[in-house]
Amino acid sequence: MKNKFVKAIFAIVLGSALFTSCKPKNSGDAVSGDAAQKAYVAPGKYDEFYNFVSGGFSGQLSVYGLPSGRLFRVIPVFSVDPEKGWGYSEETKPMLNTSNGFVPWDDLHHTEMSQTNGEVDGRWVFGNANNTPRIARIDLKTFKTAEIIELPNSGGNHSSPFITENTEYVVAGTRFSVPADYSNGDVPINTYKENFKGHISFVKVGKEGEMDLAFQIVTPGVNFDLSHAGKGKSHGWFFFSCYNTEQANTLLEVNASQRDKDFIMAVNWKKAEEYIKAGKGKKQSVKYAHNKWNEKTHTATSEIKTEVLVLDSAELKDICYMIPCPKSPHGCDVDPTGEYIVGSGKLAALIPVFSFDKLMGAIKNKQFEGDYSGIPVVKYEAALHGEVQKPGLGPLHTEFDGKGNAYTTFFVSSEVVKWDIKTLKVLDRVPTYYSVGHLCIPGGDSKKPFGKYLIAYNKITKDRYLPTGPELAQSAQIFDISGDKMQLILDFPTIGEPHYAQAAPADLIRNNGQLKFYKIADNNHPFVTKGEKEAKVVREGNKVHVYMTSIRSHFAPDNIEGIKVGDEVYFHVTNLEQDWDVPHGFAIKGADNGELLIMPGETTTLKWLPKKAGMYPMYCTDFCSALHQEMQGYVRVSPAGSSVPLTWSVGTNLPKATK
Ligand code: RUQ
Ligand code: CUA
Repeated sequence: MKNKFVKAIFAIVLGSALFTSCKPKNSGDAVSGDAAQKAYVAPGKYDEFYNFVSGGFSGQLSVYGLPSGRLFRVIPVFSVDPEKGWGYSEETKPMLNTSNGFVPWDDLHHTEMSQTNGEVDGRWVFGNANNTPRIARIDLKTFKTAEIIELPNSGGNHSSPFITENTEYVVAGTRFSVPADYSNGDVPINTYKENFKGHISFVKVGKEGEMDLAFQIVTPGVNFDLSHAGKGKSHGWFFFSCYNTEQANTLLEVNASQRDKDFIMAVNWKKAEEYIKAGKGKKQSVKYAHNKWNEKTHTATSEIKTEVLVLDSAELKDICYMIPCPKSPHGCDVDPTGEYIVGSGKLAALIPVFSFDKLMGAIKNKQFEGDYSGIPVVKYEAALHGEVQKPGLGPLHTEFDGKGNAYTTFFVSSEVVKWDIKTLKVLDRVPTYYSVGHLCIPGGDSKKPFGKYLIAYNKITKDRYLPTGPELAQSAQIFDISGDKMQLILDFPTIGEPHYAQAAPADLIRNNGQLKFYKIADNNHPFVTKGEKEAKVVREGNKVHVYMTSIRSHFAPDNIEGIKVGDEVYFHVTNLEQDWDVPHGFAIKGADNGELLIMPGETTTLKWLPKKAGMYPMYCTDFCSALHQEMQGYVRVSPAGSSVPLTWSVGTNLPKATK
């Protein structure tokens, strides 16, 4: 009977070319009377929570208010953003450097906030790059990406950037196992089983947030999908879901769906730390970029590092254990007490809930059913707390409300299901529109959830909004979960494809000492111009440095002559304003570049290669005052070899040049 059910789900999943879902009935009247009031935040009033939502294939992170769903900001992280000059200005280009050179795009799936004692603390939010494996740290004082570290030996950094309860580590597991960077990767693909390896990375986070790749653990070649840290009693452990334990290298939709159970890999990272201290890590030579933003110079630097310490999970028998988990698990979530570990098997007809205490007992008493490439496999029943029966189809992710309830999303049956963690009884279910992936409860993966709202992030919206051509929006839906029954109160479209999200009480972020402007006195940018009198233009061969200032409502200088075709011109624009929210922009005609958006007190550089002689207007792009439209100037470009002298001015006319 059970087997039939599994087969039926399997058929549904495989039968559709994509995971597509059926449309729930009555989608139109799903919102009841008082919903509007619950989501309404009056104009001028603040939201209760900040919501940090992954932008998926947009590579960015967006910031919304809850419960209003108002979009406050899109923070550029892994993708260039010409609107903010991210990846276009000379200062930000190093942030997108990797061992493959400059990479202008990535795929950000998960956001995770820093924690202290297992509670969100409002300092940083981390994001993962799924394509060219990296982790980014966004500083919530500036809402700016402050650091990006690349992960060697990885392909598809998906089970990341999950965090330990005091932000000791941000962790990453490779989605694609690949031959290690320190081995020969030029091997036949069908030697997967011998040559492909998994690596999970432990990135240490310092007091100021600075990241450092502390060590990696090499594992058999499987796909690591998601992970979460233990907390409370299970602090010191990390749990990773793995699929493709079949180790297939082609047509994974069939070939990686063979086994009834894959694994959740439990990692004793405190033990791994001991082994590192005891010198058991092997130094391997690799190449990865570590990029840091400097708040004093307003400039990023990129350093290529060449070494990593690797522990071998097959050699050191007591750091990794496999827990069988039905079937192709995706989400791997740990409840607020740290006792229960929920594995969401995409192709499973039930949800297994594992007990940390039982797992520890099983390991102690060696209740193993064998090993998987040298890693002990714990007996399923020995680690199992119990199973949620017939919860829905295609479980993906689970969050918690801190009141003993778990909420799991179901992609195929397109619903959120609430269940009791201890009794495993299903308590409530609501449809989502449609095909929900991740979900978020503020603090919902920490020790202290704020169980008032639940946001479902939907992959498909079909008929929910006005149509927009071949591509339709993804969306978020907010449910009030303060009562026994979940109540839909709002839905709104999102930027990119939302995957995971985090949310925190607004005051925690608002009162974290947010920066309002950069002090001009502290500006240590090598090309800063601290006052209009210092504005100048300096030629060094064919390089021309323009030391420019901006203040309401003019640039200095705003007339420049003597630039020649073949020059490399650098506009180093310092915004002299010392007030909150007075950025100036800078753009020049024909620049194959983005704009600059310069915060008060900041210096930012646009590189410009003029290609034709002529007159080039430049102007401020951000409406900064009543005379913003007057904030403009001209650059005269002469042919290569011209003898027009280099001159600049503001407020006076330049002496007439002879030619
Ligand atoms: S994923 S929809 Cu990339 Cu986190 Cu589950
Ligand atoms: Cu400065 Cu508009």
